[in-house]
Amino acid sequence: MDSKYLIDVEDLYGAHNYNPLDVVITKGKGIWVWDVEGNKYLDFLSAYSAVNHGHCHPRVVKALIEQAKKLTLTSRAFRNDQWPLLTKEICDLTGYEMVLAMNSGAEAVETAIKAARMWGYQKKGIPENEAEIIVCANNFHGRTVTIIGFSSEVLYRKDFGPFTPGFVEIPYDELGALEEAINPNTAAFLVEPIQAEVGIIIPKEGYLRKAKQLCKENNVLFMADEIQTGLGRTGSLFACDHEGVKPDILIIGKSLGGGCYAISAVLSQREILELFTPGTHGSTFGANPLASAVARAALQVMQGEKMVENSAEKGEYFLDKLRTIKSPHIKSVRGKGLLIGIELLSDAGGARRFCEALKKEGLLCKETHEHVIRFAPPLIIRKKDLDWAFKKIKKVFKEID
Ligand code: IF1
Repeated sequence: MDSKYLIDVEDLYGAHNYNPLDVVITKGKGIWVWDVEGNKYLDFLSAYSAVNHGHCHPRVVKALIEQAKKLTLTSRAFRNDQWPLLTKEICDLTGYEMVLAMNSGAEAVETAIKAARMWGYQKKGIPENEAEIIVCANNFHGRTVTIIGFSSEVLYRKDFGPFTPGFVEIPYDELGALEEAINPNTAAFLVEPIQAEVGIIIPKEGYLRKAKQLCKENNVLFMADEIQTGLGRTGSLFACDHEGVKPDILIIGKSLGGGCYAISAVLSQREILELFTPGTHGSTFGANPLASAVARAALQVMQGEKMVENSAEKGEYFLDKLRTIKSPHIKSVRGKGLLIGIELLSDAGGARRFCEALKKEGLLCKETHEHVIRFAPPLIIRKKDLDWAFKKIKKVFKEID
């Protein structure tokens, strides 16, 4: 079956909630993917950081297959033998005391919101139904109705209201705004350590540290959405680690499933997560044995293959190389670890055409918003593959002059 047929079928029967590049992928191995015509591409997006381990990592796939043959789902009405081991391994790795598993990132953010509100009422003493959560302009935390209710993007919100109240928006990277927004009803501050979706926006040095400090002084929980930035993407285990910040609530997802399975989690200390009692929260698939076994393997591979260190080292190497590209279209090149964005000037004709051109060269990446080309290769990538990618990127910038 050729690409054209599959694209036509998808466009006829599948909802049009995406506008993908027309490459129909049928196989993936490590950093490479192949389309149905047999063309080979370097995956420079990694499913938005969910495929940090590379495609079909043999050890993750082995865990998936072995567990799939043994036990896949019990629901939480019964216990299984994989989830306990994952809870301990996550806590040993991160220093948190408790963990709650869900499936998608958005569900984990919803869970964190529930945890913060519960803590606000039960521990902080906020009057019933008056808890506020401070969020940042241009955030991206997922697609549920509650979450899009505090999005700044019209496209994500329009025609989906009415929305959940209780969220207060402030500008990102402005401590004064945070200080002003905090009041006795504030339960939590929810923030992405780097705003990826809006164009790899890296806050000023010290922002996260001082924001955490402000939260602490005012008895407000600091909640970090590390669904995309966590587990090595930015060159440290968590992006908050760059500033020595330990969030009160940490949200992870994507790469926790090793690119093979959907699993997300909320990490915190006992005094917060223990507020969930039987019946207050849950999910049919949450903490299932298949997800747990895959996540255990994913975390082992991440550590065994030094993916975090590789991200730091290769990220710095690649960022330096990208900065040598001379092009009248480039406004700035920025990144941390292997989360990198090239922002184009507004008259460059948009990032999409650069992504289309890179695709023709065998490099798959995705624009974010209109003017930023995002690069996020798997964290296992080697120097020689980055050199290959760099040549292609340089060529494209030369040709689109
Ligand atoms: C889409 C973006 C990336 C996330 C952060 C929560 C979630 C995400 C920081 C929700 C998800 C994805 C979802 C995907 C596109 C993508 C994305 F461009 F939209 F912003 F990665 F950069 N917090 N991000 O990045 O996690 O429920 O999807 O598992 O919605 O099209 P999810």
